[in-house]
Amino acid sequence: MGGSVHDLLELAISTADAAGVMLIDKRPADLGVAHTKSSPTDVVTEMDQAAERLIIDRIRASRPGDAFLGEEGGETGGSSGVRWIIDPIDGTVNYLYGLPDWAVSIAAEVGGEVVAGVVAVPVRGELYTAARGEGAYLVHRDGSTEKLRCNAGVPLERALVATGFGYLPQRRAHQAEVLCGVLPRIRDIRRGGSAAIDLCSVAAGRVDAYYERGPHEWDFAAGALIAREAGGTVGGLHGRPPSVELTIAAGPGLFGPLHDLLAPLDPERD
Ligand code: LIP
Repeated sequence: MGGSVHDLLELAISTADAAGVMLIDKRPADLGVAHTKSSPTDVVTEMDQAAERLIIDRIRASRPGDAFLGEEGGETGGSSGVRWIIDPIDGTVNYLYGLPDWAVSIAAEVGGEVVAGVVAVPVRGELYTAARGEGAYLVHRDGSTEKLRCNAGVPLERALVATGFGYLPQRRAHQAEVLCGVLPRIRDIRRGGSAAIDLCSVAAGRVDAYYERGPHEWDFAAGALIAREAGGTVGGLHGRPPSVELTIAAGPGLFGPLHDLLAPLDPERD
């Protein structure tokens, strides 16, 4: 079963919207850190799983032959050549604390290439979308739409750079060392808490660049397409594609200098 890129994008948009509504409506009013300490399957994990089920069920209802890669459920195969890459809540710690910057991220891949991507930020009423070759857009709650462009020509020393830190203490310790090498050479750092939103922020010019070790394909698949379609470059070290090892995203003229600053700091090790 094929389907045009526009059909895939429309399905991703309506599905991300539905998941966002559910995650806001069903979030327990007293959700707090205590919930994560009581049992191994905490409330946030339950919400994550419920949102992923909702997303997969909705997509399967109209496209039964598609494959899925989800943060919660892993890989499930399909026969259509279309694979959906899903993060039901990117920014789970923000969701837990009632901070607004968490997102539903859905990407559609055809023949191994991401062709449509949606990052919904429900609390902010923002929906970031991109179809390959057709630009990236931000749709606001009131329906107004902006075409996104990365900031261009920002010198490294004036770059506002988003990053994030993994959950493992050993990884974080080295990420802090890398940060020590980066921070004196740039304008400042932002740690928003969602890799998907960080990539959309590069696309929207709300930050100039982003780098992080650790985010998986489900965290960055949609956001990377959105950043690229807004004119950005997204990659790993030494010409490699973005991966769990390292993802760097930046507007024109900044990717190279940021890459060259990071490379000797050994940002791919824990
Ligand atoms: C999180 C990211 C965040 C990153 C964390 C984690 P989750 O995803 O988006 O920016 O720094 O390491 O991967 O766990 O909220 O889906």
